[in-house]
Amino acid sequence: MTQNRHKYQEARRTLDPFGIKIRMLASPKTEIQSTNLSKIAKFAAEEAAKKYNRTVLLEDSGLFVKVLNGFPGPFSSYVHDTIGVRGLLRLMARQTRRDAYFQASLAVASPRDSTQEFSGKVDGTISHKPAGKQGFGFDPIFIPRGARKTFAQGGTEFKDKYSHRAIAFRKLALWYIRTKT
Ligand code: ITT
Repeated sequence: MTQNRHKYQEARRTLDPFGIKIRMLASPKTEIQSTNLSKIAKFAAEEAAKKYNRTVLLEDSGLFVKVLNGFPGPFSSYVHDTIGVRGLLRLMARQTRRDAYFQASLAVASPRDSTQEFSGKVDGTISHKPAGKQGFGFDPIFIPRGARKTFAQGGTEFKDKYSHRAIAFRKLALWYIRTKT
Protein backbone atom coordinates (compact mmCIF):
# COMPACT_ATOMS: atom_id res chain seq x y z
CA MET A 1 0.00 0.00 0.00
CA THR A 2 1.61 3.20 -1.18
CA GLN A 3 0.83 6.31 -3.15
CA ASN A 4 4.36 6.36 -4.49
CA ARG A 5 4.46 4.45 -7.78
CA HIS A 6 8.28 4.23 -7.67
CA LYS A 7 8.18 2.42 -4.34
CA TYR A 8 5.62 -0.02 -5.73
CA GLN A 9 7.63 -0.66 -8.90
CA GLU A 10 10.82 -1.30 -6.95
CA ALA A 11 8.97 -3.75 -4.68
CA ARG A 12 7.47 -5.52 -7.68
CA ARG A 13 10.83 -5.82 -9.44
CA THR A 14 12.34 -7.41 -6.33
CA LEU A 15 9.52 -9.89 -5.73
CA ASP A 16 9.07 -10.88 -9.40
CA PRO A 17 12.07 -13.27 -9.61
CA PHE A 18 10.64 -15.13 -6.60
CA GLY A 19 7.32 -15.60 -8.41
CA ILE A 20 5.52 -13.39 -5.87
CA LYS A 21 2.89 -11.11 -7.39
CA ILE A 22 1.66 -7.92 -5.73
CA ARG A 23 -0.78 -5.18 -6.65
CA MET A 24 -0.63 -1.50 -5.81
CA LEU A 25 -3.18 -0.18 -3.33
CA ALA A 26 -2.84 3.59 -3.73
CA SER A 27 -4.45 4.59 -0.49
CA PRO A 28 -3.02 7.15 1.97
CA LYS A 29 -1.63 5.54 5.12
CA THR A 30 -2.33 6.75 8.63
CA GLU A 31 1.06 8.02 9.77
CA ILE A 32 1.48 8.05 13.57
CA GLN A 33 3.81 10.63 15.13
CA SER A 34 6.93 8.61 15.76
CA THR A 35 10.61 8.71 14.91
CA ASN A 36 10.56 4.92 14.58
CA LEU A 37 9.98 3.78 10.98
CA SER A 38 9.03 0.29 12.06
CA LYS A 39 6.27 1.55 14.41
CA ILE A 40 4.91 3.82 11.65
CA ALA A 41 4.83 0.96 9.11
CA LYS A 42 3.33 -1.59 11.53
CA PHE A 43 0.52 0.68 12.72
CA ALA A 44 -0.48 1.71 9.20
CA ALA A 45 -0.27 -1.84 7.80
CA GLU A 46 -2.41 -3.32 10.58
CA GLU A 47 -5.02 -0.60 10.23
CA ALA A 48 -5.19 -1.12 6.46
CA ALA A 49 -5.35 -4.92 6.76
CA LYS A 50 -8.43 -4.53 8.99
CA LYS A 51 -10.00 -1.90 6.78
CA TYR A 52 -9.57 -3.81 3.51
CA ASN A 53 -9.80 -7.30 5.07
CA ARG A 54 -6.75 -8.49 3.14
CA THR A 55 -3.01 -8.93 3.49
CA VAL A 56 -1.25 -5.57 3.19
CA LEU A 57 2.43 -4.87 2.57
CA LEU A 58 3.40 -1.40 3.72
CA GLU A 59 6.85 0.13 3.75
CA ASP A 60 8.01 3.30 5.46
CA SER A 61 11.43 4.62 4.60
CA GLY A 62 13.74 7.57 5.02
CA LEU A 63 17.14 9.11 4.48
CA PHE A 64 19.26 9.61 7.61
CA VAL A 65 22.13 12.10 7.34
CA LYS A 66 24.80 11.69 10.01
CA VAL A 67 25.98 15.30 10.26
CA LEU A 68 22.31 16.38 10.62
CA ASN A 69 21.81 13.89 13.48
CA GLY A 70 19.64 11.64 11.32
CA PHE A 71 17.48 14.34 9.71
CA PRO A 72 15.27 14.06 7.66
CA GLY A 73 14.75 10.39 8.69
CA PRO A 74 11.02 9.65 9.20
CA PHE A 75 10.20 13.11 7.81
CA SER A 76 11.90 12.48 4.46
CA SER A 77 8.73 12.63 2.40
CA TYR A 78 7.69 15.96 3.92
CA VAL A 79 11.19 17.43 3.66
CA HIS A 80 11.42 16.35 0.04
CA ASP A 81 8.06 18.02 -0.71
CA THR A 82 9.05 21.23 1.11
CA ILE A 83 12.76 22.09 0.81
CA GLY A 84 13.59 19.30 -1.68
CA VAL A 85 16.93 17.90 -2.71
CA ARG A 86 18.49 21.34 -3.09
CA GLY A 87 17.27 22.43 0.33
CA LEU A 88 18.89 19.42 1.94
CA LEU A 89 22.13 20.15 0.08
CA ARG A 90 22.04 23.72 1.41
CA LEU A 91 21.77 22.41 4.98
CA MET A 92 24.94 20.44 4.29
CA ALA A 93 26.89 23.23 2.62
CA ARG A 94 30.62 23.11 3.46
CA GLN A 95 30.22 19.81 5.33
CA THR A 96 32.94 17.37 4.42
CA ARG A 97 31.54 14.44 6.42
CA ARG A 98 28.67 13.37 4.14
CA ASP A 99 27.80 9.92 5.46
CA ALA A 100 24.14 8.95 5.27
CA TYR A 101 21.96 5.89 4.98
CA PHE A 102 18.56 4.93 3.66
CA GLN A 103 16.42 2.72 5.86
CA ALA A 104 13.25 0.83 4.95
CA SER A 105 10.84 -0.80 7.37
CA LEU A 106 8.40 -3.20 5.81
CA ALA A 107 5.35 -4.58 7.59
CA VAL A 108 3.16 -7.41 6.33
CA ALA A 109 -0.19 -7.39 8.10
CA SER A 110 -3.15 -9.64 7.60
CA PRO A 111 -6.58 -9.81 9.24
CA ARG A 112 -5.70 -13.30 10.56
CA ASP A 113 -1.96 -13.77 11.20
CA SER A 114 0.44 -11.77 13.32
CA THR A 115 2.33 -8.95 11.61
CA GLN A 116 5.73 -9.73 10.11
CA GLU A 117 8.42 -7.07 9.87
CA PHE A 118 11.49 -6.79 7.66
CA SER A 119 14.07 -4.05 7.30
CA GLY A 120 16.75 -2.94 4.89
CA LYS A 121 19.54 -0.40 5.13
CA VAL A 122 22.07 0.97 2.66
CA ASP A 123 25.05 3.09 3.72
CA GLY A 124 26.44 5.76 1.47
CA THR A 125 27.27 9.43 1.07
CA ILE A 126 25.47 12.59 0.00
CA SER A 127 26.88 14.05 -3.20
CA HIS A 128 27.77 17.77 -3.50
CA LYS A 129 25.25 18.31 -6.28
CA PRO A 130 22.32 16.41 -7.79
CA ALA A 131 23.18 13.99 -10.59
CA GLY A 132 21.01 11.69 -12.69
CA LYS A 133 17.39 11.66 -13.76
CA GLN A 134 16.15 8.20 -12.79
CA GLY A 135 14.37 7.09 -9.64
CA PHE A 136 12.69 9.46 -7.19
CA GLY A 137 13.08 11.37 -3.94
CA PHE A 138 16.67 11.76 -2.82
CA ASP A 139 18.05 9.39 -5.47
CA PRO A 140 19.93 12.22 -7.28
CA ILE A 141 22.15 12.90 -4.25
CA PHE A 142 22.72 9.46 -2.72
CA ILE A 143 25.83 7.45 -3.64
CA PRO A 144 25.77 3.94 -2.14
CA ARG A 145 28.96 2.73 -0.47
CA GLY A 146 31.18 0.91 -2.96
CA ALA A 147 29.80 2.83 -5.95
CA ARG A 148 30.77 6.00 -7.76
CA LYS A 149 27.41 7.24 -8.97
CA THR A 150 24.11 8.31 -7.48
CA PHE A 151 21.02 6.09 -7.44
CA ALA A 152 19.50 8.45 -10.04
CA GLN A 153 22.49 7.95 -12.38
CA GLY A 154 22.56 4.20 -11.96
CA GLY A 155 19.14 3.09 -13.12
CA THR A 156 16.96 0.21 -12.00
CA GLU A 157 19.50 -2.63 -11.93
CA PHE A 158 21.95 -0.51 -9.95
CA LYS A 159 19.25 0.63 -7.53
CA ASP A 160 18.02 -2.93 -6.94
CA LYS A 161 21.54 -4.17 -6.31
CA TYR A 162 22.09 -1.77 -3.41
CA SER A 163 18.80 -0.39 -2.17
CA HIS A 164 17.34 -0.57 1.33
CA ARG A 165 13.97 -1.40 -0.25
CA ALA A 166 15.33 -4.31 -2.29
CA ILE A 167 17.01 -5.71 0.84
CA ALA A 168 13.78 -5.54 2.87
CA PHE A 169 11.64 -7.04 0.10
CA ARG A 170 14.15 -9.86 -0.53
CA LYS A 171 13.93 -10.74 3.18
CA LEU A 172 10.15 -10.80 2.84
CA ALA A 173 10.38 -13.07 -0.23
CA LEU A 174 12.64 -15.57 1.55
CA TRP A 175 10.31 -15.63 4.57
CA TYR A 176 7.27 -16.08 2.32
CA ILE A 177 8.82 -18.96 0.40
CA ARG A 178 9.92 -20.65 3.65
CA THR A 179 6.59 -20.38 5.41
CA LYS A 180 3.79 -20.06 2.87
CA THR A 181 4.64 -22.37 -0.01
P1 ITT B 1 3.73 6.39 0.74
O1 ITT B 1 3.71 6.92 2.14
O2 ITT B 1 2.46 6.59 0.00
O3 ITT B 1 4.22 4.96 0.66
P2 ITT B 1 6.03 8.14 0.42
O4 ITT B 1 6.94 8.42 -0.72
O5 ITT B 1 5.50 9.30 1.19
O6 ITT B 1 4.83 7.23 -0.13
P3 ITT B 1 7.41 7.39 2.82
O7 ITT B 1 6.43 8.03 3.75
O8 ITT B 1 7.99 6.06 3.22
O9 ITT B 1 6.77 7.14 1.39
O10 ITT B 1 8.54 8.46 2.54
C1 ITT B 1 9.80 8.08 2.23
C2 ITT B 1 10.51 9.27 1.60
O11 ITT B 1 11.93 9.05 1.77
C3 ITT B 1 10.28 9.33 0.10
O12 ITT B 1 9.19 10.16 -0.23
C4 ITT B 1 11.61 9.86 -0.41
O13 ITT B 1 11.65 11.27 -0.31
C5 ITT B 1 12.61 9.26 0.58
N1 ITT B 1 13.05 7.94 0.07
C6 ITT B 1 12.75 6.73 0.60
N2 ITT B 1 13.28 5.74 -0.14
C7 ITT B 1 13.91 6.35 -1.16
C8 ITT B 1 14.62 5.89 -2.28
O14 ITT B 1 14.76 4.61 -2.53
N3 ITT B 1 15.14 6.78 -3.12
C9 ITT B 1 14.98 8.10 -2.92
N4 ITT B 1 14.32 8.63 -1.90
C10 ITT B 1 13.76 7.76 -1.03
